Amino acid sequence: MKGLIYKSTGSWYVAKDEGGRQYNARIKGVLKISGLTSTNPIAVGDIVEMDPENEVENTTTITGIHDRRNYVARVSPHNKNQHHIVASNLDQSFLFATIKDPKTSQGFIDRFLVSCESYHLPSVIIFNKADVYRKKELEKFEELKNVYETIGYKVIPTSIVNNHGVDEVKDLLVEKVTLLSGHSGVGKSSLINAIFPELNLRTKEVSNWSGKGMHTTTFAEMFDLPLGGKVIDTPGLREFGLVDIEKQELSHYFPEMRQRLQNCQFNNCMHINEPGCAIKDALNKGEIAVDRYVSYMTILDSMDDKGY
Ligand SMILES: Nc1nc2c(ncn2[C@@H]2O[C@H](COP(=O)(O)OP(=O)(O)OP(=O)(O)O)[C@@H](O)[C@H]2O)c(=O)[nH]1
Ligand SMILES: [Mg+2]
Ligand SMILES: [Zn+2]
Repeated sequence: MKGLIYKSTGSWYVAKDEGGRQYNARIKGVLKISGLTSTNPIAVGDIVEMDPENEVENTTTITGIHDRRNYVARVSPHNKNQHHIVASNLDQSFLFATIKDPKTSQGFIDRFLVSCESYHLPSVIIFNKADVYRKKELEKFEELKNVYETIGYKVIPTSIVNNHGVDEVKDLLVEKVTLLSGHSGVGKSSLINAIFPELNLRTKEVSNWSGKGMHTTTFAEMFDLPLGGKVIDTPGLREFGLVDIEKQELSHYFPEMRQRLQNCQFNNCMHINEPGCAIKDALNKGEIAVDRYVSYMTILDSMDDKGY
């Protein structure tokens, strides 16, 4: 029978069959998966074939995996040379960013967006904790909002404290499979709770947020939404190591570069200091944001030592 993976804790998986019945599933023997060297053979969102093991205890054996429509992978936090599949079969990703408590760097935002672009996954940027932004943070927010909206991303400021932007996020979740990502403590689980209190996700107490410490969400887990659709809550990321991307194609994953590439004089232009470069041209005219170009160069550099 067919199963959908909702959670993975290492050796055991939580899966549901098509009728919504929940099982504890595990892999027995070797599961053949083409192509990928990943630390996790099966990820949240995967569709698997499973055989009942014990009807009473609701255990099953995973015997195969269906082709993934798409997936998001990153460098394994434990082994630089391996991929970790974050989730699969997604419709969109929400990147949670915060300008304060904690601060999300633009480099982190851009790496994540590049990754989603490379998997052709639409992303929305959610700036949470808008209630704590004062003048300085509001200016930064306006600046970032302008940068990312100009290149086509939806940007939503939210706050669970005054319920700001919550309905807008809710509307976007309906009937979609959405991956939530961002640093630990940005409020991923809290915002989902604010929208769907019945899910009751584990979050850090408001008064407990110290800016450091342990992740509150410890495993990626998918939840069925009361209005249809699913969200995948994930543990906070410290960094996002890119995989599957070649230097030559990097600019394709910056939308503002992608639309100008064909105007570069050389079709193998890396947009560093080649003559007739349409990207450098646009940068000099202020049509491409300097910080975005800096992110491009930084990622390009990091690809040299292959630990990207
Ligand atoms: N002021 C303010 N605090 C918020 C807001 N959203 C979340 N928080 C607080 O931020 C802290 C972290 O929230 P979580 O939802 O646990 O964060 P998370 O992103 O799920 O973190 P991990 O599970 O560790 O990845 C909690 O103390 C929340 O109460 C917000 O809009 N405004
Ligand atoms: Mg969480
Ligand atoms: Zn160029």
